Amino acid sequence: MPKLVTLLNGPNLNLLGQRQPEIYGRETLEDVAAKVADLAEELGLRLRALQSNHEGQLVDWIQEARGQSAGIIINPGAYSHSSIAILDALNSFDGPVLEVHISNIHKREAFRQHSYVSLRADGVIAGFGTDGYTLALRRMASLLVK
Ligand code: CA2
Repeated sequence: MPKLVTLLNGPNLNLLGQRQPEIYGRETLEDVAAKVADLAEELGLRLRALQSNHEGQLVDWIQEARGQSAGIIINPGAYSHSSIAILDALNSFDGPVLEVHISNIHKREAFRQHSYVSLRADGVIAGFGTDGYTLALRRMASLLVK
């Protein structure tokens, strides 16, 4: 049975491709999820892709991933910069956690330059556009075969 990777996207990422293409690109979240799922199959993995605008829902999915999922790729959106609850949930997960930001948060407002999730993440990708998700999956695959 291929190992499961959970891909979580946080608030407002459901709007991907519909607004602010100069920052977030033109692909929709569905396009991205399909691309990552195809790559997962190629790499011998399975993908569960989920998006929520609600912090508690993201916490619930991280808890569900315990015992089900080998790794988590997460773009926590704006919760990156505020959510100790998501950090605590990720700290209870044993496998690799990779954090993705479509934009380069270090080139943006000061409040975006700190991420609570980065305190747990085994790797962080920022500023690679939506390619960051497939890059994160490739890294996840190499972490999971070790
Ligand atoms: O760069 C990223 O991926 C972010 O996690 C995106 C978050 C932002 O709050 C973080 O600081 C950085 C915002 C997601 C908003 O996504 C939209 C996409 C298209 C249109 C409007 C919002």
